[in-house]
Amino acid sequence: IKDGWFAEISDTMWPGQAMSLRVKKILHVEKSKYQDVLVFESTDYGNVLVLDGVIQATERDEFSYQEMIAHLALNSHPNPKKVLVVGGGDGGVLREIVKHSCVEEAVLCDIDETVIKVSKKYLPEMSKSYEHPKVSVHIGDGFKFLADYKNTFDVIITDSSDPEGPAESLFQKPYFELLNEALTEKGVITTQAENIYLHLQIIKDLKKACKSVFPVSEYAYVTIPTYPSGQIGFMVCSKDASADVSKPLRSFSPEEEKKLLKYYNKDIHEASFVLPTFARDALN
Ligand code: AAT
Repeated sequence: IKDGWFAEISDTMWPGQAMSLRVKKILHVEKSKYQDVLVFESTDYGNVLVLDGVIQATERDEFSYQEMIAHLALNSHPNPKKVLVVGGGDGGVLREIVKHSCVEEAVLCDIDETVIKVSKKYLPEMSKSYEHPKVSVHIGDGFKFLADYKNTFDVIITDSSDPEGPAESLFQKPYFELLNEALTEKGVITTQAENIYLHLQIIKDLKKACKSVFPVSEYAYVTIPTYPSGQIGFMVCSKDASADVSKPLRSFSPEEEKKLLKYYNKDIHEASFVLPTFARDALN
């Protein structure tokens, strides 16, 4: 933070550019066991959660990412009952999961209890579902957690930070093998899969790792102003070889879409898999 502005600088992940937000007030600074945790109030984007200098969520635009990473997976499954979130300590993905009445159990496994603690305090709209009766929380490494579960979850959503730091293992093939085994027969996953302008090589490698494990693996994306270059994507994978994840199996009614959602709808589910030429060519 310099002259009242926070700048998101990473010489390796997005060299030569930085998203900046004007700071109104610093709310929390802490070095947790795993990462530097910062929460500040911005002048125009609400409260902002930052881990190791990287923006994780702002109150103004988090809905776009959280809705898409959750509903792309949940609506690609015929009847999700048991759902796991790996990462996602701010709670926003949990909030989206419990919008599906068919879901009976939502489990969250984040490595860092500090993130959950500060989110409950400073990000109330994101963290409100921690109190929901269907929700339970496990603190630990997602990779290690998954190894104990076979044939258990219908949907697993990996809402992880970038591959530098504690989330590194969540971007590699052994992780997708664990996901595959932890899923039930027609299980579906989504996982945070970075930006097409900055990280095509990472996405290519991710897609290759996913394809070697899941019969269906596609990249979909969302626009979001406060993630690097204004866009972030997901790998959406299914164990069902006949699945077309770009065509939702279930959808919200128009009334539900209006009441419950700000970004996700059936049309954007389908459209989010349509890529610009340079990205489509690189990934196919
Ligand atoms: N909801 C959008 C915010 C995130 S949160 C990423 C979460 O992943 C953090 O809470 C972090 O503590 C957790 N995490 C990191 N590594 C692990 C791990 N190995 N196991 C479990 N949880 C982990 C995503 C932001 C995307 C940023 C894009 N630039």
